[in-house]
Amino acid sequence: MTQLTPVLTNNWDVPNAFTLDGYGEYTAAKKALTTIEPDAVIQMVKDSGLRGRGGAGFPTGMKWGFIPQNDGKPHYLVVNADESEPGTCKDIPLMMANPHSLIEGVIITAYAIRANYAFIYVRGEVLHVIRRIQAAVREAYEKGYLGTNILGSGFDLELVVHSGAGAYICGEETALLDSLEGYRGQPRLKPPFPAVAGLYASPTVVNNVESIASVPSIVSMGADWFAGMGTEKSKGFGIFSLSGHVTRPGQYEAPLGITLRELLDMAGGIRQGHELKFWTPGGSSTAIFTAEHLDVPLDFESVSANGSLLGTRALQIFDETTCVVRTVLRWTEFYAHESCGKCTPCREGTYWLKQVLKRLEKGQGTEDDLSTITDIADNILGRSFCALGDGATSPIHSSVKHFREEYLKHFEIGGCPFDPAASTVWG
Ligand code: L3W
Ligand code: SF4
Repeated sequence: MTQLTPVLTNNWDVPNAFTLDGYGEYTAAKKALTTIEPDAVIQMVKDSGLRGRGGAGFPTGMKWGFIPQNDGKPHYLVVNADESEPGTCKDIPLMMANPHSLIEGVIITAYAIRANYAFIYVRGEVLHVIRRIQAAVREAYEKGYLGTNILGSGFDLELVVHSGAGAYICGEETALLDSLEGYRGQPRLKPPFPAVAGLYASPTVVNNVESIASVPSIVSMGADWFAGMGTEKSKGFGIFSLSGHVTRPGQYEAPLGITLRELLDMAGGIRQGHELKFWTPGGSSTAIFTAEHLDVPLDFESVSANGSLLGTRALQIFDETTCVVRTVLRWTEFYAHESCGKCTPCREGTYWLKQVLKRLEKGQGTEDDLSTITDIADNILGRSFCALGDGATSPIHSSVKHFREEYLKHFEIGGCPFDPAASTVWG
């Protein structure tokens, strides 16, 4: 029988679920390590249809399958826990509430790709999460789930929790690897992909927290169970983070393909007396949607077909009190601040976008400024070294497309038509 979600969030309300006592035995890891060959675990994850939950949706089992075998090199598993995309708030609560699902997933994944060393790279600002995950790792070592000869299987695994230092760009997988190696985190040229030459130039799998935490349930319940949820090409379930002007913001686990309308029903709707104005399907790097997109299935294909990206399923919801120009300015300030400076289109482009947007938001711009921001964004998109640059253009292009009149209104009246005090976002 198909078990419906929640799976990843099922014990979030259970006191002490973050301890081994609360979580229970690592039955999936035991099953994998003692009864399934590594290649069969990879096949199982391929068959499940699991796709990366960090934003890009790359097939997880296929990525594992790229790791060369019998190459004589060490293999590494790196968990990307550098969650920083504006609006994204799923990996941090998952690690706080259910860290053992991640550690169990790490053990199974490392076994499958024949890695004896694994790292969890956690965003540096979240000290409480680092402590929580370190405590869980200690428990797992004490119980014999980590270390040598795990569960009598002959498999050895050392797991290190590493703290980042507060740079958004270190969520880009190759910048993360540089940072882990002790260098300044900046994206590397790809190819070679990490699967070929990653950490210390060895084959490395980099996966998002949620992807890895989904693996134990696939091993326990089977690939068909997982593939039985979601849509044809976007299988399984995921955590949808709703923030902003909703009655009950938070994390909602659901099969891929659910719509915002359905999620809003679960979250109590838009805050009372207000209506939806615009929203992001997958964080600020994904083109904004409006009320006309309420029924778009939130799967990789449908969101792309409607001109945006599913990204990290970070649904930031804004009602009619929010100024779209100010919102885009805030996001752009973030990108300009976090641009690593390696390539000119992003380094210079995000700076100039910020400058022109500031003028527009104050009502001191002209219609030419609208063309200027579109032009700058056109020159960043597709010309930047990594996805940060492209992501910075999404709010610009989509807001001008959907809310051109609102931009024009700013310089018509010589100021912002919204009273900032009326918006809880800008308080
Ligand atoms: C081996 C090949 N491996 C691709 C691997 C690659 C990576 C994965 C996806 O960006 C997106 C970005 C953000 N041989 C391979 C191969 N791979 N071809 O597959 O690669 P890619 O380049 O498609 O994406 P990416 O660079 O990982 C991620 C978007 O997600 N995003 C999310 C941001 C999320 C956070 C966060 O806080 N969690 O920052 C939101 O939209 O913009 O487009 O592993 O190596 N031939
Ligand atoms: Fe750095 Fe931006 Fe270029 Fe990425 S796009 S390498 S963040 S400057």
